[in-house]
Amino acid sequence: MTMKFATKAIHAGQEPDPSTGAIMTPIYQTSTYVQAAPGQHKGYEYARTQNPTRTALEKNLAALENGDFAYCFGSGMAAIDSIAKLLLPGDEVIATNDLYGGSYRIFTKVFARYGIKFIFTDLSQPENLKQFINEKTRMIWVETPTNPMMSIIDIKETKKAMGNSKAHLVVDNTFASPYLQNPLDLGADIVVHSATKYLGGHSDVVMGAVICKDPSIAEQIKFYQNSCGAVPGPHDVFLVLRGIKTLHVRMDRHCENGMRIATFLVNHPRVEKVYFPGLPNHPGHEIAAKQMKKFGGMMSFTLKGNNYDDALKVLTHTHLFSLAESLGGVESLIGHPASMTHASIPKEEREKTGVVDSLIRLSVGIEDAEDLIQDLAQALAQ
Ligand code: P1T
Repeated sequence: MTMKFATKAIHAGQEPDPSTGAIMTPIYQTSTYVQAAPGQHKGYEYARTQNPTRTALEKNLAALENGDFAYCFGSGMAAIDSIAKLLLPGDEVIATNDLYGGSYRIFTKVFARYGIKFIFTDLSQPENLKQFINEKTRMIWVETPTNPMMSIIDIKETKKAMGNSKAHLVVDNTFASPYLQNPLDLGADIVVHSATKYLGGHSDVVMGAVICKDPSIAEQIKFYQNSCGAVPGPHDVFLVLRGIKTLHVRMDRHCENGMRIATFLVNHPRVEKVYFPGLPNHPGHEIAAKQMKKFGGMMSFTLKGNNYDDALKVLTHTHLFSLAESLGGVESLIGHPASMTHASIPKEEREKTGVVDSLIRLSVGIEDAEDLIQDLAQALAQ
């Protein structure tokens, strides 16, 4: 049976528990499974390799992203690590130049040491690929919307610009979530998520996932999941499965609140610039309107004068927006990318993409929008 998104979110990969009929997938808190004779088992041998709670989530995520295979990891970074392990010394990766600081860090500080070359360029212009792509290019790595500048990368056009290159197009879909965007449908080969964010949705779990269609990529990712062992525990998996059941409902409200807050900020006299793809003058607005269902709940903005002390006043005077790293939970968060999530990127590099000292990032939650606007208004009046 083909199911639409909301039905998949609640049902895909999940059957009533065969032994009791429990409607919720049980938390299989076990490290191993008893065998009748060596090799005689029910498909489960050891919990690093397989766990039924994890299997349910992996099937669910594959369905949500219209993929065939999904693998869960102990964090978004562990998921990214498993994809980067597909690379060999001498390989080259072209990555968009605006991306989560931790992704930049694992590329430049971990995998570059193994002789893999990372080139960072602005892939909101897919033609920028052409000057770097060559026979050594094995991966094109993008986020869309990007963290934290909210640039939009046209997934279909990026795949087109790759021509007949055998490189894999990897899309970090964390900011959009599978409800707003399905990169595999647009030509991506691999999708990665920090499930810590919208998928979990309640700021109570750290997890990552990789989703793909190609069986040979899937086999390698599964091999690294088991061999390297960065697997999530069953309780965390249960929390994400439970979170996903309301993903579509939560995302609709994140998007609605996001649009209202972006509109408030655009009209505020102290605000210099608002980076939100839902605004008609955002350079990626038309592409976002095509490749995303709605525009999400993430945005960044700068203050007039670009002064860190002014930004600090706003960051420390909100009451509903909590000053914290992370995003995608039901509660609103405010952050300072330059000193928090993107501190691992050198100042000259981050300023090239717009991560200046007065840049403030918001993860708009699903509280009442009027209350959120009032909170920002009073913080901006300090
Ligand atoms: O935190 P973790 O679950 O390991 O996920 C890493 C990650 C990967 N990709 C993107 C786009 C991300 O934003 C993140 C994590 N980001 C934050 C913690 C943040 O506040 O931006």
